[in-house]
Amino acid sequence: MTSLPKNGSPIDLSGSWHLASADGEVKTTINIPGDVHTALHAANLIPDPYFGRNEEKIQLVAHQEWTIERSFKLKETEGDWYLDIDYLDTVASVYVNGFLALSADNAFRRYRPDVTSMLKAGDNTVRIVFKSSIAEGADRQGRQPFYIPYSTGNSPIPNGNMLRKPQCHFGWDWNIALAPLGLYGTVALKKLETARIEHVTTRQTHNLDGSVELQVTATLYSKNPGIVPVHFELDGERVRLDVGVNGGETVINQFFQIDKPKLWWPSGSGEQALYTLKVELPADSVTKQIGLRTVELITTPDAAGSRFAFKVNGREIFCRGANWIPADALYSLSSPEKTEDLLQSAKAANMNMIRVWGGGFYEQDYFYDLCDRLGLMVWQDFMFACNLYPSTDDFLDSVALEVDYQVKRLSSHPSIAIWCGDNELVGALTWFEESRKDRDRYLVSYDRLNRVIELAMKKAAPGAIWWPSSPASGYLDFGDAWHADGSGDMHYWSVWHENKSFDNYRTVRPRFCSEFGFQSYTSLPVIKTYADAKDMNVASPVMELHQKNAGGNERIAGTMFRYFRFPKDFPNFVYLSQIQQGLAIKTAVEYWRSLKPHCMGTIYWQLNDTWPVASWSSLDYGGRWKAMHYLVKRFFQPVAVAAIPADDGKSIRFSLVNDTLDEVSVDLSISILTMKGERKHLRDVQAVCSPDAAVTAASIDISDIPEGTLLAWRFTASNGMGGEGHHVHGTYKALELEPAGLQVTHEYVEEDGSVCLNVTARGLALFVMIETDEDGKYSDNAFDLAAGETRRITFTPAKALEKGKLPDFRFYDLHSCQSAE
Ligand code: BMA
Repeated sequence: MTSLPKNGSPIDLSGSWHLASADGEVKTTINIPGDVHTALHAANLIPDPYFGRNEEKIQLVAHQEWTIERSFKLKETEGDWYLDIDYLDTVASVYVNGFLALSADNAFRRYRPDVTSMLKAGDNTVRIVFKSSIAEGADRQGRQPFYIPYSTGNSPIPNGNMLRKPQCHFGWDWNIALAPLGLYGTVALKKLETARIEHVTTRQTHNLDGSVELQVTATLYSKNPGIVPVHFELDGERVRLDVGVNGGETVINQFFQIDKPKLWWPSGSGEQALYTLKVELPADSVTKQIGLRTVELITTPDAAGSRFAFKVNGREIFCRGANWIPADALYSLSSPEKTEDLLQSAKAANMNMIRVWGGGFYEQDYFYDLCDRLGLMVWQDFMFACNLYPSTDDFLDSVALEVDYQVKRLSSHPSIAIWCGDNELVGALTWFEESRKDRDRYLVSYDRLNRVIELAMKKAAPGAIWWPSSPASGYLDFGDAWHADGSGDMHYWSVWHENKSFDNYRTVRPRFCSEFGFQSYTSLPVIKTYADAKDMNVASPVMELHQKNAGGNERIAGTMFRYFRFPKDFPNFVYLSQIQQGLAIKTAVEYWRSLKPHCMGTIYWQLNDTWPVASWSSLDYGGRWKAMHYLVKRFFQPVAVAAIPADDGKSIRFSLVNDTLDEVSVDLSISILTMKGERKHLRDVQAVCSPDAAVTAASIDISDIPEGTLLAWRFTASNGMGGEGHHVHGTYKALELEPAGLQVTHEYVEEDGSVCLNVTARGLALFVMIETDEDGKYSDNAFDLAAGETRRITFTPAKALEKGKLPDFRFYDLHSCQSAE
């Protein structure tokens, strides 16, 4: 967080600007920070990018050059002035009163050009000309010493790998391809009063006696020599240093001793204690939220290969989480509130880690502030994904500056646990004919880039954790981490991308699975935002355009044939796709958690969506919970029980996992559920699990489960956690399900504006899902009921309901989904 100088003359240039196409044909306004597509849509110059097949109609926007311009008044121009700009997307020239102030080509850098000589008293203008990323990408590709391949499946708009901007802007197997452009961060004119603050970084040393020494490093920039008073403030302790500066950068350090530190812990492991750190100059200041904690990555060799475990404050933490992609395909449609809602949903589903995937942004400060507050550890990729990249001097120089800036900006956040070189660049070496034919050349080129990132990162944040790539089996290991499970982090995609069965998740024993996913359709209320009634068919052109993974719809449908009877209509197809998705990921997570401490993390692909689309996300675009997210909350619960079939198929073992610091004892009641919905008690088990461990609580012979019945269980744990579940031996489609006979009563709860629903079943009801077009969250969903059982569910609407008007709720369950009965 950089605030504007108090007694200088900062001019915040955000707000309304003129927007024009370079040919002058289109003229309107744009709100900065913001993107061009959203501005054009707001002015009715293009249709809603996310509706129907509008994506195809608005491709021209990114082929053009665009100009944004505004004026501002200055009373006087005395002194030195600079522009402060970040998140400038991407190849852009900035002019002040017609003078070229900046040529930018990296959306991940901050630029501070000196504009002193360009200003005048009175009216001034600032104009930014954006080149077309498409034209610029092609031009840069043509100038490479050899061709640099990119993944065409993920990047329908070519040559995105030439540009330092979010790679998913060129399309992705879940993203709309628009190559957006704009300015998404700060744009301000500031006066340089003797000195300004370039960076504030921290380094903490935790002593054996529990005290912490905090080294705060401030980098100042000045044009001329002088003396500046610098105040450092930590938690009320304020220190003044009078610093002599020369022209250029001056680095100063201040040490704080914290005798009794309050430590920052990941969610579920302790408090998220935070301290406020301020560095102040008379005309500039930086405030950071910091946390005191140690973090280590344990990679000790063992019989299987080597471990991959995060240790926070000396304690190993099993990481439960999901991958984060940008909050929106178009910056202007994102907001801190929407991001907070998504991250809250991650925490609510018992996550403690988020992986900021390398095809998007280094997120804005508020994202990491939220992660700090919520206790979500961040696995931070550097922004390179699934393509090969240039290794020319100019490209590497730009990357080094980007890494230096981003690492200095972000590394004080206690949430950031690891910095990772890229997403899937090692694997990408095998995806292209050019790099298969000449692996030496492309591997060396890759390593030049990777090495530049590593060195710049280590210089900017000595002591922070570096991991070369995700996935990677180890340092300087360029093997196949998609299938090798002995060491490092793994991306396990065989079930989705290779069409393996769900059981196949149990054939690997990852040390840390940082990607694995299964697609579903986005919920019906969200489909309605982009599809007309006539398009509500999974094979309609609109639905196919809102599915970006080649073969994705076939995979969803094909998998349904494998496990379920075919759904009776479109809404049930959508519903069942979400149940199926949840079951896939549940199969993986439950097994891998049971391998603890061999496996120490499961980060599924993916948490959120950038627009309304069929995808691997567990949250819809807009933040609703898909069926899977309710399952996630259960299978990520710190104390969880799962039924896991043995390899020989003859028994089912009940795994009990405990991610808490305390021993837990669990009362487990195992039963059989008949097709009529009767619960027949089979066995009670008491089991104990020591802190941070996984045990087998019980085992059931398959022969104990009568043909045509389900195995079911309920448990309560001594720490108050509990849960239930069912297991089908075989497939759901083989079950002769009978009508669930759901009966529902609902009432509006005046006090908090929620709706209370009582759902009762007369038969067996599996995966009961409540849905309404009204946006909101349910206290639970996708749950089971046996005959005679009732569940009380609270629906909390996102916006207050119209008085006296109850939403129109729809109910799904597995029987009614598959039968017209
Ligand atoms: C992984 C990710 C993404 C992609 C996802 C689904 O490899 O890194 O590139 O969206 O798979 O295919």
